[in-house]
Amino acid sequence: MASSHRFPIITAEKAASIIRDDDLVGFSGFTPAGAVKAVPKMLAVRAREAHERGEPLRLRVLTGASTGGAIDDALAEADAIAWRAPYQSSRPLRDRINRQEVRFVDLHLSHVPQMLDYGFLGRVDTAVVEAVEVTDDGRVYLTTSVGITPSLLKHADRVVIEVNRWASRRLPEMHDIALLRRPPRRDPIGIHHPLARIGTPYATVDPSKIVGIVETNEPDLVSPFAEPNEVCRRIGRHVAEFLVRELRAGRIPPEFLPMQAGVGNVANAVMDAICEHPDIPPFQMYTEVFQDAMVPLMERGHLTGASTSALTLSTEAMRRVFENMDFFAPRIVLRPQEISNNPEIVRRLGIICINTILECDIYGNANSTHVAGTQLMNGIGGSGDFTRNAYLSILVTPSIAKNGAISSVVPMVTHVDHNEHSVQILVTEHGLADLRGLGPMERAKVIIEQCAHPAYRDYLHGYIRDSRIGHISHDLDRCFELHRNLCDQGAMLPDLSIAE
Ligand code: 0RQ
Repeated sequence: MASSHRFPIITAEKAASIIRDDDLVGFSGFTPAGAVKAVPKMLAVRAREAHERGEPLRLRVLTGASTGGAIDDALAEADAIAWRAPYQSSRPLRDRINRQEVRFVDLHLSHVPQMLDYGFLGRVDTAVVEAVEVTDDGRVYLTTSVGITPSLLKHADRVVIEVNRWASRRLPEMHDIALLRRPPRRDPIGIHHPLARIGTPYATVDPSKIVGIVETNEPDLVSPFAEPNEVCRRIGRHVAEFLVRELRAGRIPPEFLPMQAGVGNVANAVMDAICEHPDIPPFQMYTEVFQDAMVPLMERGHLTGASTSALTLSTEAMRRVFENMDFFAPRIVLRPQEISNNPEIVRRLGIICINTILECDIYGNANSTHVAGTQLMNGIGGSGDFTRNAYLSILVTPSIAKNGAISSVVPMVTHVDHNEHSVQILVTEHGLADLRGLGPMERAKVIIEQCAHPAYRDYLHGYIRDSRIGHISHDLDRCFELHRNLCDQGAMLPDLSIAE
């Protein structure tokens, strides 16, 4: 890597000063991994000062997925975000979205680069991206994520690069960056194996667009995951035992299939349980987020390789990877989200996909995003890219939330992210519902008996009994009764008490 001598080193203040009210600003970052750290914090300061003077400064903010606190938390708290896409997981931002102070566009992550390419989201005024190095001829070597950064570099009018000295200079060994051609002249994506490479270790930018380089020296602030609780462990065991049955029945080949797992504590526990099962052979992942649990699994040889768009690792786990790059670099490929989440590849490789939801209904429709149909949690993220196209689509959730005031199995979901046509397997700590080949009323029976918390089963059976019969039985007066109770009385069945 030949470093750059041609671009001016500028302060975060100077970089922030080129951004104007209502600009569309693209930041690098897919989760806190590879998210820029200095410029957005200065933008938040500038926004506060502007607002005190009575001047507007609110931005349209685009990233790969969620971000670190320096972007979404800081900018939301300064009321500096007017519009946001495609995903978030920030409490202050979520509050403002739910108060309708910020317009949020919840997108499938694989779609975003093509939307940028065709201008569906407007022109990108400024991109601020994190790199380990940039060369005079415009090769940009990225850090711990790829996300939409190559597309931002291509389409933005102006570019600021945060060069982060904390990140390992060897990270580009993991990068495989390729932009797809426009339809109808798009070639098949030549990935026939999770670790296949089709691109370059760097993204490119027209050097004349680079305004300057801001120097940083900070880790990604990823919070470490909690040790899995018993509920998560039981969900994990149900998934592992199911996969072993599929393997024995010959519905999964002996060499296994690549896996994808969503983020969070439940997904981490499921990965642990799968790897601990003695009858599951070592396997590879084709996923979007590489999390803490996967580091020891790779070290122990359960996980022999992973394709991802981000290394979403706590500082401690990241250090472990940086200190042993000879081991990790050949086993991990970091890709743009258009490729890590691409339906063509998900289908071709036959990926087993495991994602977490908020609630499902008795017919198999699932809600990952909106509590009681109105309150956004995070967004659909990549879960739809994978669930819709998976070889086996598995959705997991604890059977109850908020100490039993909420049942995760309901008569009708209040928002649909994954519909019954895409969902094959539902899992809670009580059991697993295999919906393949079942008609709606058979689905309802197995979902209630296997997945619902026992305290909610009578209600759900009673709902079906009293419903209007059709291909699918429903009572349109009562289908949201549980949610109405929750909103009005704070619990879905206010008289129910569930012992811990
Ligand atoms: O609330 O935070 O107040 O404690 O939801 O729930 O059980 O801790 O699970 O952290 O895995 O999050 C679906 C939100 C689950 C997440 C969701 C409450 C519960 C708790 C969190 P507290 P848990 P998780 C890859 C794929 C969509 C995007 C996706 C998600 C909080 O997994 O955003 O899959 N998925 N991306 O108490 C009301 C219910 C509830 C409920 C749980 N039915 N009603 N509240 N909670 N069920 C990632 C990317 O795309 C980058």
